[in-house]
Amino acid sequence: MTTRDDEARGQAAGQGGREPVTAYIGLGANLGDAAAALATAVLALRALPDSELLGRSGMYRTAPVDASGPDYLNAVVALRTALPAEVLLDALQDIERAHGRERPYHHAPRTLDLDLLLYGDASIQTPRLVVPHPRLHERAFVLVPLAEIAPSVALPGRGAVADLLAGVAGQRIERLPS
Ligand code: PH2
Ligand code: MG
Ligand code: MG
Repeated sequence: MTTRDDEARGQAAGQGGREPVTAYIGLGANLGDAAAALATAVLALRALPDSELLGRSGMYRTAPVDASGPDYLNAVVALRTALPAEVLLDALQDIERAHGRERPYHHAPRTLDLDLLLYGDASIQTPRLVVPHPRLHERAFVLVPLAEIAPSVALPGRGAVADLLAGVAGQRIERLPS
């Protein structure tokens, strides 16, 4: 039998022991071999403990938004995970670092960016983490791949992802052949 206290201990130790949630993670890169970075990042996400990769979008070439530099490649994956959100964030940052991510200035071109977009239906606001991602609803490079794998997922207070696509129709995005 598992008691609430057992669950609390498992959570405190950060070892799973909590109900899994479906998290959505945005992938982006516009420096170096972006396609290879996204592909190996998906392999690293697949290998995370207490987690199962449920789906991944195709790869999209997108115009930089609020940023300079070359076009980005972007994708979104769905991950069923028992990792607490902050533990998942640590893991995403480890994967970014393993891909040579540097942070010289805000929105600098990057070898790999992994953003926690949604974590179940949780609203999280800590100094490290804001979920849902605050600009997700206004960015085609997130909404279009997210709608490909989860069109009916709801953004708190904003409705289904598929219904937000019209609002970003002016942003350049092209799905690459898979
Ligand atoms: N990421 C940013 C800023 N601008 N533009 C595109 N097209 N794709 C991104 O992933 C992206 C961006 C900050 O993380
Ligand atoms: Mg980002
Ligand atoms: Mg980021």
